[in-house]
Parts: sequence; structure tokens; C-alpha cells
Amino acid sequence: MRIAHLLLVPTLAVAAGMTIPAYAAEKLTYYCSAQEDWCQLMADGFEEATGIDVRMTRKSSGETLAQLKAEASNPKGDIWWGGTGDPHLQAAEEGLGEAYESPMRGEQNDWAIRQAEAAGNQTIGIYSGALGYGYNEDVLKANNLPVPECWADLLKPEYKGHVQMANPNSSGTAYTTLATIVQLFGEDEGFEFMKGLHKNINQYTKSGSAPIKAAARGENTIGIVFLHDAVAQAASGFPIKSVAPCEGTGYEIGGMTIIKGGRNPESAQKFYDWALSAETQSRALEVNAFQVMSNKNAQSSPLAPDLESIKLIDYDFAKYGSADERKRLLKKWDDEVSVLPQ
Ligand code: S7P
Repeated sequence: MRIAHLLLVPTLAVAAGMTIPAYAAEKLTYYCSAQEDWCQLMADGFEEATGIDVRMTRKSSGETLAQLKAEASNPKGDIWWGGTGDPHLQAAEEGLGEAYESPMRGEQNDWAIRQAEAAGNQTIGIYSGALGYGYNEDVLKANNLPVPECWADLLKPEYKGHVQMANPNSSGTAYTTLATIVQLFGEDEGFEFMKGLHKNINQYTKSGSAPIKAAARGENTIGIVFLHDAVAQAASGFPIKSVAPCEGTGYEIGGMTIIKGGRNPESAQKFYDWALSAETQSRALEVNAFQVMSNKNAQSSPLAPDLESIKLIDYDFAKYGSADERKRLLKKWDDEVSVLPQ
């Protein structure tokens, strides 16, 4: 329909002897690192709201950062929406983002603005959520396993082959896990923890939420994920319970970045402003996205994990979102953990 429309309008106008400006349909190339259904809802919603033609690619946070770096000399994307904040901060540090101050800024929570200020306004917080894990109640019972309550429980030999997490290189969720464990236990003890956990891991997935989706289907028992991703599976009717680990846990501030040198900067700014509105953010509930949204007036669900009641660490976004620290930790995990036999 749209292509036919594009061809028809100039043809008819020329035939009628009219002078028309060059037809430049507005476009947006949109990289998304949240859940697929939320990404799609945002793409469709923006197209409907503005008539701008959206081309979307969904990839995990670490993968999208790698794509931005690979395309830096010839950027193909206009905006990166969603995914954990650490790689967005790294993108800012590496100069891959375009600084922008939205008129919607005044409606955002302080934690969202702090993320922007730390990155010279190359990124901004769009939602927040705590890390933890979820388990399939039926599978746990069928295997006569006790209910885990702490991070330390996940190292117990009885959970061997029952725990799944994503690979921290591709997944923002899994990088948040690694950075959380290091902050909770200190680097040496934290890496010993990751080595112990490795013995119980049945698979490192590419995407951060895959472990809890597998648990929901009964193909896995425990998935280390953001709690809102576990709650989303429970809300869809699966026997999934969430655990906020007893020692305390880390959290994310999901990010949004306008890509420097993108071909459609005006469309990117329009998307940015629209994505920060309460109306747009309230639509997250349509796809069971239970994060705390950055806009103070966005609706929340009673099902959403209550961050006030969870023992959250003071996650050091400046340090763990810095390029050097992120690269160093990932290399150490690759060299010292992922290579170990299970
Ligand atoms: O939308 C849910 C969510 O968990 O997905 C993002 C996540 O980083 C994407 O997956 P990866 O772990 O594979 O990168 C989170 O930001 C978000 O809360």
C-alpha cells in the first residue's frame, strides 16, 4: 500500500502539471533490545502515531552494542531503544551516541536523568528492574528439589543441570548478573561464585530472558533473569515463581540512545520524545512488561515487582558501564569461567 502510494502521488501531480517538492517519506531504523513483543508494539505504535516508516531489528543488548561499533564509520541505525543501561553507557563513552535533551525530560524520574547526565546526554534511562531468578514450581517438585532463596543456593550440587543463564557477552541481563555478583561478593569471591555456578549451568543462552521462557515451557528449572521477566511468565499462566535473592541483588536502568551519524536524526528525536511519554510507556502493560517506567505518570501494574521491598545493592553504573571495566570483566569470565569443564 505504502509503495503504491509513494509511486502514485508524484506521478499524478506531474501529470497535472504541478510542481511538487521531492517526496521524502520519513523513515526510522530502530534497533531494539527489549522483549520482541514490546519492540514490535513500539514500532507499530510509533508508525501509527506519526506515519513514519519504521524498520526494526531486535537483538540482545551486548549484540546491539557490537553492531553499533561495527557500523560506526557508516551508521545504519537511527535509534537504539531498550536493553540494559551498561552497554548504552559504554556506547556513550565510545562516542556512538548523539547528545539530546528531550522536552519530555521534566516528566522523568531522577534515576533516568542521572543516567543521562552520566553520559553527556547520549543516553537516558527508560525503565528500571531488579535482577533475581525464577523457577518452575512443577519441575522443581518433580525433581524433589528445595525452593532456592539465595544466590548461594544456586551453587548447591543438587541443582546441577537445573540452572540456566545467558552469556554475558551477548546479554545485558547476564552482564548485569556478573557485575552484581562481583559487587555483592567482591571480585575474587564473585569469580569463585561464577565458577561454582558454571558447574550447575545447563546452557548459556544468547538472550537474557530465554532461561525463564525455557523454564515456563518445562525445559529448564531455574532461570537467572530480571524479576519482571519471571513475573511476565507467571502472568501468562505458567507455574513460575520469582526469587529476590536473600543476599541482595543488582538492578538495571534500561536505556535509549540516538545513534550518532544516523540517516534520520529528526525521526530519531521524534521517537525519543514519544518513547518518554506517559501514554507510550503505559502501553508496556499490554505486553506484560512489568518494569518501573521512567515517566513518573506512566501506569504500573500491581503484578510488577516492588523494588522498595527488594534488598538492592548500590549498583555502580559509572564503573560497570565503563568500556574498560565491561571489557575486562567479560574477558575474565571468558578466560576463567566459560572454559571450565562442567
Ligand atoms: O524487556 C525485558 C528485558 O529484560 O530485556 C532487556 C534485556 O537486556 C534484553 O535481553 P538481553 O539480556 O538478551 O540483552 C532488559 O533491559 C529488559 O528489562
